[in-house]
Amino acid sequence: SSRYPRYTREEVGRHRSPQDRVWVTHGTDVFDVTDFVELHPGGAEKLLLAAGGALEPFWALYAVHNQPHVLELLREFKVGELSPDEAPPDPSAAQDPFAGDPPRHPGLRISSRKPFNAETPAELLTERFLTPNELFFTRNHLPVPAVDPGSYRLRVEGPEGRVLSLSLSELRSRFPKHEVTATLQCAGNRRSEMSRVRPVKGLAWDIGAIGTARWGGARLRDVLLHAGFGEERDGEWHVCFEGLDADPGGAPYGASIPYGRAVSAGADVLLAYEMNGEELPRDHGFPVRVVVPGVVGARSVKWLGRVAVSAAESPSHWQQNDYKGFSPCVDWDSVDYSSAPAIQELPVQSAITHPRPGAAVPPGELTVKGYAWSGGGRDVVRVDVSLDGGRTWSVASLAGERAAPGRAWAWRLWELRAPVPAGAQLEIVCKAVDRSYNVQPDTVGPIWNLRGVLSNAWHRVPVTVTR
Ligand code: HEM
Ligand code: MTE
Ligand code: MO
Repeated sequence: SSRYPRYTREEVGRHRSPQDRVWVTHGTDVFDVTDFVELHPGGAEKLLLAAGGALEPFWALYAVHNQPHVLELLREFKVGELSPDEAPPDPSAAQDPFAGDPPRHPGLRISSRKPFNAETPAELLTERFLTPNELFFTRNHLPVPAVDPGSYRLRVEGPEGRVLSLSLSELRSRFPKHEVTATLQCAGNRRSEMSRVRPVKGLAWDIGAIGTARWGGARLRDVLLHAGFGEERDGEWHVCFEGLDADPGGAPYGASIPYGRAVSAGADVLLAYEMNGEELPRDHGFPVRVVVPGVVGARSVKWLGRVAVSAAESPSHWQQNDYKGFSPCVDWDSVDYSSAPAIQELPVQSAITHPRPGAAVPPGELTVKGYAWSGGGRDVVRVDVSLDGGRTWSVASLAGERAAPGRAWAWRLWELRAPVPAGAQLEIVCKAVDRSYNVQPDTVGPIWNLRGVLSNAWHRVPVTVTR
């Protein structure tokens, strides 16, 4: 006894464009979302993919919709219900696009399951200089593609329309294997500290969306030169990468880096097929991924399918309309993504991995541990640690070797031992200094941005010393 008119799926299916009105179904409800199409935060084009049919398969892919406020919004557009003769959508028939994702280590701290996003537990981060593959943070925007290594081909678009198609064994045998130890950090690492100032949009990463591995593969430079490109190109050029992971509309994950970085021998950009001496795990890009040392993780495209040189940056959503920084005064109504450059080299970063915030530690000698890293190959020259919120400081000892100047791609682990009195309340703080004497900002408020990226303020960890 519903007050809503009843429709068949066939009738709903006739409403697929703004001219014919845009209808969708969710459960057994029918919605006319024509007036929302242009306002959709994910873009009009994406929404129109579901026009005339069920939202569920698309929302299974974009879990951002599984929030109460999205369903509330949808309810405003309800115009009818499916007629009772229409079979309800069979949830077992609605294919889960993530069903083919690989198994994962239960020790990872999960921030979203579909797509899979998880970080290394903070206390494990600095146990070893190289992060074990199974515990390396994973940042996936889409389902993990199933790639058959035997039929895999990397498409490299050369000058004048010449196309190079490389099998995995050709990539391994035609180009010298080059190994680089490099840290990858997601632009959203430490976002949860930023969202404590004011809410931001994005996954609530703690300090573990960062990791270091020894990557092995062909130099991108060697592949580009082999394809016929030169050391130099006049004007502005970009090397664009596409992944084999794609959204329901067929748009692949994509990103680009400037041509100069791509062909530079000193920039060490890899088409990697190995991670810490093993073949790349599926979550990290099997069989081939880009590794761009010193640059935000988003440009290190996994499951690499295509490389092309272009006068424009990658047209991908993730190059154009995400992974950019803005002033704290910019909100979702005023943001103009075309006004800011895409993030490439990251700023100087450090964090405390031990002890953890809120911990109770015994009196006596306390060991504080953490990581420090900077973008662009700038080495970390010093880490300062305070136990009293930044009033007094000590210099931490840096472990590991100094890297070649300008090619410090990997983090430095650091440690400080200090006596702590029984019953004290400590605010442990760390801050790193890089080769250019760049420093971290003392508080996160002034670097707040609506997407919660580039969160690199002094890391502060309150700790109680027991009696
Ligand atoms: C984001 C609503 C259909 C893809 C969003 C958001 C809302 C929304 C409210 C912002 C969520 C948030 O960040 O809190 C709707 C409604 C739809 C619809 C009411 C149907 C009537 C679709 C379809 C697709 C899609 C069919 C894909 C094919 C996306 C994407 C985002 C998004 C990619 C951006 C996610 C991000 O910021 O990372 N949508 N959506 N949407 N939507 Fe939809
Ligand atoms: N490449 C593809 N094809 N698809 C993706 O979703 N995520 C990017 C980048 N490369 C992504 C991708 C982002 S935002 C980051 S931070 C790194 O991969 C994460 O690499 P990891 O999962 O191996 O740690
Ligand atoms: Mo990222």
